[in-house]
Amino acid sequence: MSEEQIKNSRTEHSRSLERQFNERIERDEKIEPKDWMPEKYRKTHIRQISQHAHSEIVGMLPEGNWITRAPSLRRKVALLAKVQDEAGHGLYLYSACETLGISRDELYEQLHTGKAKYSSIFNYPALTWADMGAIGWLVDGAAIINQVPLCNTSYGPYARAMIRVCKEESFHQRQGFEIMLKLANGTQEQKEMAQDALNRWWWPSLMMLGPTDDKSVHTEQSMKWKLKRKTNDELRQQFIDQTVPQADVLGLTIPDPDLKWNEERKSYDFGKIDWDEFWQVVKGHGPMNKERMKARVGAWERGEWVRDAAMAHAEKKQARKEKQAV
Ligand code: BYC
Repeated sequence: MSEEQIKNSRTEHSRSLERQFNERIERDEKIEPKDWMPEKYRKTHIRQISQHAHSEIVGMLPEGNWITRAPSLRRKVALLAKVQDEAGHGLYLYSACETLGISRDELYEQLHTGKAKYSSIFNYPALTWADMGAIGWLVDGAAIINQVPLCNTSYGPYARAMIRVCKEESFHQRQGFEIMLKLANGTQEQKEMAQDALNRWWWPSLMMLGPTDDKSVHTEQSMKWKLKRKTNDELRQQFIDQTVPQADVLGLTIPDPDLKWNEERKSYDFGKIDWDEFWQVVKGHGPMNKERMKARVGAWERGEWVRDAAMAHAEKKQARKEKQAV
């Protein structure tokens, strides 16, 4: 075969693989780690899954900071469990991501050097106990809306991780709502604290669901691959429609004067989102970006001796096993 013929036959082969891959996606079959996949599919998944994992781990920081200041033992136990769940979510997601041929060390390195993003929402400070309520209610509420469709995503390990994550998120959302309910029905000062937390977390929660569809660079391709099952704007609208009646139950006011029920669309119309603020935060200029990164990098550096000790122990164990086998 001539060089030209070899090249043509390779191209035909990869086209056929791609055709079969697209047919599998079309049939809603799960793609598994050892299956053939286009390089772009692999890279896009590494990007989204790792960003998701990093968000879980960085997301532990604003709440972790309140564990010692929880107002009762019951609240402390629930918050502790929630923050531990988030560590678990990060670990399932890092494991799912590793099946795409990238190591945990590389993933951490991308986070620590700012090459990989994490959710904008965690660059805002948690100033009062009511913020624990608002984070659970709004941030986890938005996360559920975003993540339930991901249980049906095309990449098997990601979809399976999301099923468990979603179950736990629903407990997180409820514990947040319950904190808000208690505060909203408490003293005037407590009610004001709850309202203040809602005022600060509302708009960042809407932004968390990503830029508008016309500015979203990845949505179109990710929808074709069934990585994303709903667009950013669809998720945002669903979140608003679900959350407004919950605010009514709490007797709190959503800080949007343009929020209005649209009978024709059977949905809420809402005010303008400050996308400049969103992009500033994404680019590293949010109120807490530097602190969050410092905390993560610091934890990684302080943990070096633990990793070294674990490796030394594993090597010794292996050497002992090999010696016994001889
Ligand atoms: N923050 O084309 P687009 C949690 C970036 S943790 C920062 O729409 P895509 C929790 C985007 O990466 C939940 N960056 O992107 C944990 C892209 O830039 P690159 C976290 C954002 O991927 C602890 C560019 O903007 N959830 O629930 O199609 C405590 C253009 O965007 C953000 C997940 O990660 C953002 N918010 O859609 C409590 C869910 N939004 O990468 C709670 C999985 C966009 O090209 N991820 N960007 O440099 C997703 O569903 C999608 O990745 C997104 C964005 C909807 C977030």
